[in-house]
Amino acid sequence: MPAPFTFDQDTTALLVIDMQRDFLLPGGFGESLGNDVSQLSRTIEPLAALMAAWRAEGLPIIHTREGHEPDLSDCPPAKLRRGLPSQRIGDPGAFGRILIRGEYGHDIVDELAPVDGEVVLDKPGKGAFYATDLQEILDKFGITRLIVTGVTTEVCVHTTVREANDRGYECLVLADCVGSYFPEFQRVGLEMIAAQGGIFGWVADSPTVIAAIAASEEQK
Ligand code: TIU
Repeated sequence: MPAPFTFDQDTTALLVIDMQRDFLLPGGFGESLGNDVSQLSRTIEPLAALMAAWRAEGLPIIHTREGHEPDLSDCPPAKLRRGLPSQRIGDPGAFGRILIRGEYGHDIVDELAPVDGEVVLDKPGKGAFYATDLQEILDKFGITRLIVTGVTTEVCVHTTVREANDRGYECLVLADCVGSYFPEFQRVGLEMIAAQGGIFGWVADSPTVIAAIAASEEQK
């Protein structure tokens, strides 16, 4: 058995990955690709409850958004070429240009909107460390542990957790607060993290974390 993930308020941040309208909302980019967005939107309610408990303690929340500059100068040609014609990055979508900063679809769903003082990190890649200041931000706050939530489990959550693990962070992924369009990827994605004694992280659920917050409050 691996050592348990330690919940320490002084060194833990909540990372909320890419809870953007274009991935989550009916009518958005994700659904236009034929995906079942309910597999993602089921995460909104538990994540909102966790964020409320987290904010009540004044603990740090870092939100990320995947997207690119309007001139696409930060989008590698290989990423641009991928995808169906007319549904590529920068093309017009129902909620504005697809994955372009400043567009309605690029922003975070209303239920999980960041509040003043929370970091909102724009990232051009799937991982949250690539071409961002995330490492510097975490170092500044003395963060060594991440509670990881968001979408999608097997893409941006996995890439970020794998990178974070290599950089020495301890990552706890919350099964009810991460989502994949594909139920089998969700199941296997979570199994991969916790396999082999926690090869690159831990998996739990949000009620467990909310209970840990309450327990640490009682000890004060
Ligand atoms: N945020 C994130 O995971 N971006 C993706 O591109 N996900 C897909 O599942 N395609």
